[in-house]
Amino acid sequence: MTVDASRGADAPPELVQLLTPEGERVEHPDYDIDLTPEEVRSLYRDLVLVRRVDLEAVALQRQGELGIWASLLGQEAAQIGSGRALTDADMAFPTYREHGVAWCRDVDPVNLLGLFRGVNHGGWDPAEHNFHLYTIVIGSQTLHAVGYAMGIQRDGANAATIAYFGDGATSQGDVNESFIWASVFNAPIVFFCQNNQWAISEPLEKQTRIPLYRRASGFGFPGIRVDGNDVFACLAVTRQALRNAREGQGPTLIEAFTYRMGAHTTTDDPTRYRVASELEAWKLKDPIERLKAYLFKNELADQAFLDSVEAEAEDLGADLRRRCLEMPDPGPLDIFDHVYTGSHALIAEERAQYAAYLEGFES
Ligand SMILES: Cc1ncc(C[n+]2csc(CCOP(=O)(O)OP(=O)(O)O)c2C)c(N)n1
Ligand SMILES: [Mg+2]
Repeated sequence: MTVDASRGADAPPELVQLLTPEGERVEHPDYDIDLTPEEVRSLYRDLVLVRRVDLEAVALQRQGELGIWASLLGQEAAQIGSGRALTDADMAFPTYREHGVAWCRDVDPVNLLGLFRGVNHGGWDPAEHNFHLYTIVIGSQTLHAVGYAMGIQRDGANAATIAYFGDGATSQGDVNESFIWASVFNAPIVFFCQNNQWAISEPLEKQTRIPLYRRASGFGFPGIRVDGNDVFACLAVTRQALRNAREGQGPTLIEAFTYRMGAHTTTDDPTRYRVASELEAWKLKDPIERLKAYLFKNELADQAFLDSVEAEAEDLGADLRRRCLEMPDPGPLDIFDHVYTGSHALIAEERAQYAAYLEGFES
């Protein structure tokens, strides 16, 4: 069992891994996964396609077509593994980087681009996809997620909630408060922390003196660290934690140990605060390369399959670019229509003021 609250603070952290960086399948006493060759190929396809979505988005931002983009590069396995563990009835609360989870929830990636292009305020219906809108205010979504989890608990639903957040977010009051609420109300929630080692330019050492997953024991629920670049382990561990939540066993903290291979966002230059050798070391743990190696070694895929996924990724990228550029610019007054569901006197006043201001340019 990897979760062990009795372990001393100085004991080395354990990590659930089912697939090594070299693509070797390894056993774990508590976690196993039994996937058909088709399912493994499907996971590979997911990983490659979301990386392609991300690459296209970064390029679009560089060309001035998006205001900003937060890349998921390196975190594909954490997101696809956990995202594919969800059932349709489960509800996910993302930060701003969960493009892989959005993919698993069938959110059209062009809607993600719309948000960062300033064309929409989210662009998808959270209820339709059971995927909440992106949240920029660090950690706040964990409170929303616990509230939601307590709601479905009272409804008696056969569902769980998952809240995504980063290593830096664990220092926020909101996250710690959400842990307490989830714990004492035994809420059906999985806290999925992608520890990508950095919170913009702040390294992990500035957030914690112990491995993050061990914090859970202080709140009274299990914590577990998983290899966040291993899609099998992320799937197995998240599946189990969601099952426990649905069965009334309360929350789990999963720390997916991974690495942000790109910049924090396109406004950031990581070469100013981290050394190149760190990135080089993590490149050897790439989530896609290890699954590709596994597929090859076990003769689950041939070159034709890899080529077909690559071709699909190219088509997806081109299609995404075309549809992004085709998105109509919103009218300048539209922003006022999306503040409240109904009319509001203050918003109406502000709208009228802004309309008068715009009219000043028309003569
Ligand atoms: C409440 C709040 N404080 C500060 C910020 C500015 N900010 C944006 S991202 C970020 C770092 C978040 O790091 P982490 O939680 O590790 O997530 P990551 O971006 O690495 O995925 C900060 C401080 C914010 N958006 N919200
Ligand atoms: Mg981080």
